[in-house]
Amino acid sequence: MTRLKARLLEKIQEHRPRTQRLNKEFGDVVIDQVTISQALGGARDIHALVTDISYLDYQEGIRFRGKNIPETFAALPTAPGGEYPTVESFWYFLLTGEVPTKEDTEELVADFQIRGQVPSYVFDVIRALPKDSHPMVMLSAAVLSMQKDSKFAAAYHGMKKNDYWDPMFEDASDLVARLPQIAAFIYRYKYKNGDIIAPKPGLDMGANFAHMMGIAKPYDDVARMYFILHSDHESGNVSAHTTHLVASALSDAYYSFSAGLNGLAGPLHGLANQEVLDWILSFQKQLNGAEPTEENVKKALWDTLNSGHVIPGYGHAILRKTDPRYTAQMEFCQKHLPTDPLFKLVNMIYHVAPGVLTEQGKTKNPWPNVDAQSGVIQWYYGLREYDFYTVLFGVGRGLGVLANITWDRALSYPLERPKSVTTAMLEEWAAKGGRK
Ligand code: CMX
Repeated sequence: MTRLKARLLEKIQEHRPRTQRLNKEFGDVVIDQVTISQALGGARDIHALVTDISYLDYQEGIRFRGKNIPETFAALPTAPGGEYPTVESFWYFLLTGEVPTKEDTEELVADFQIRGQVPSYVFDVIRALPKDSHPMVMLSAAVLSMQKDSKFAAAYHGMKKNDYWDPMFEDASDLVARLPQIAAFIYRYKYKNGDIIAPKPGLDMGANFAHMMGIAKPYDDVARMYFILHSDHESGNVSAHTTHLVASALSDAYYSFSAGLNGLAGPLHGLANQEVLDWILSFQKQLNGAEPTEENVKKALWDTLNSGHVIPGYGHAILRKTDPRYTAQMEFCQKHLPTDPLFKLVNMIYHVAPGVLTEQGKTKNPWPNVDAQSGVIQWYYGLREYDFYTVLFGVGRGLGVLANITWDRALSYPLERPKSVTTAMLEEWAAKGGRK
């Protein structure tokens, strides 16, 4: 057993009595109410999911295991020669809530090299798809294709409920370790004439991803930062919730995460990073060589709103301030690409868009989210095929949602099954002033 798995088991054994006690002794304590507008409005803000892996505060933004983004980056061991933590150490942290030692991280880096070997049939599956398939289709299909080797599915019939977490952890770890190579394969296959670069033994995930993508330093740090920032945003967002929901039927990690990726591929969620670049490039085209100014940016934003479209990269279902994931990436840009024209334009949009959205008066949050800034960095380091950007989000998101479903199994979270009502019932309860 690896040190991570042994520590995780201890953590699970420590935690189980807390959940059991809450359920048994305090199960009837009311923590929320549901209004008609919440029932009709995508269950927004209903407190009905439990995770200890991350928490999203309306104002402050995300905390991973209690630490905000700067604290997380500062606490974890950095990669050799890099400024950002290894993704492996972050995986340990997400699963256990503890900062790993140097030895823990080194063992995990070595473990991922073995787990990270992608079966050759996965590449056949990608190649069998039409080449103009969206890269998210390729990623989701590749993940699903590995279901036949699921350790959870194989062990399920002979196993006790308390042990479910073990093969789930194995599947989750296998998947996390394989995702970078699958993503890099999709990239090189689709956009670089199939000129595939094999993984290099001994490198941590960020460095190996940069190597397989064929992008020089500091892209290893970009990858580490990107995957960590995109990992988790508590349980209710579409990709996390979908993964959790599917896993609640005791579907294995492959079925569950493939489904989550399909949710991530929507333009209101992870695809927004692609949409941001698309918006910027069509704006630049309209400018026809003219300099971007606050006036023409403002006009383009209003044109988008007046045509009935959303401003991609702005707004959020929970956050009510600038997303700290946006800020973390902005700080990276200020350090590494301060004079880049695209970065300057994104900054100009940041100065104008919140005012425009506030004036329009619809959105509850006029501030940028993670997707407003992420593409600029990728573009700068030469990754300009922006329909690939959501795949990068998917690799990062795997860390959060796969850690979550491992814990779902550990705590025996049951089948998820909210109740529906009819419109007539809502009308009746509306007339009576509530469901009585
Ligand atoms: N541009 C224009 N209108 C917006 C808007 C934006 N960026 N954000 C919200 N609105 C609109 C909504 O469409 C809604 O309009 P209707 O009343 O006509 O339906 C209204 O403002 C109220 O929405 P809200 O309560 O503020 O936001 P929601 O919780 O419904 O939606 C989100 C959240 C993210 C889907 C929305 O802000 C949006 O569409 N943003 C642009 C897409 C985007 O950047 N998505 C990425 C989010 C982060 C991620 O998951 O990766």
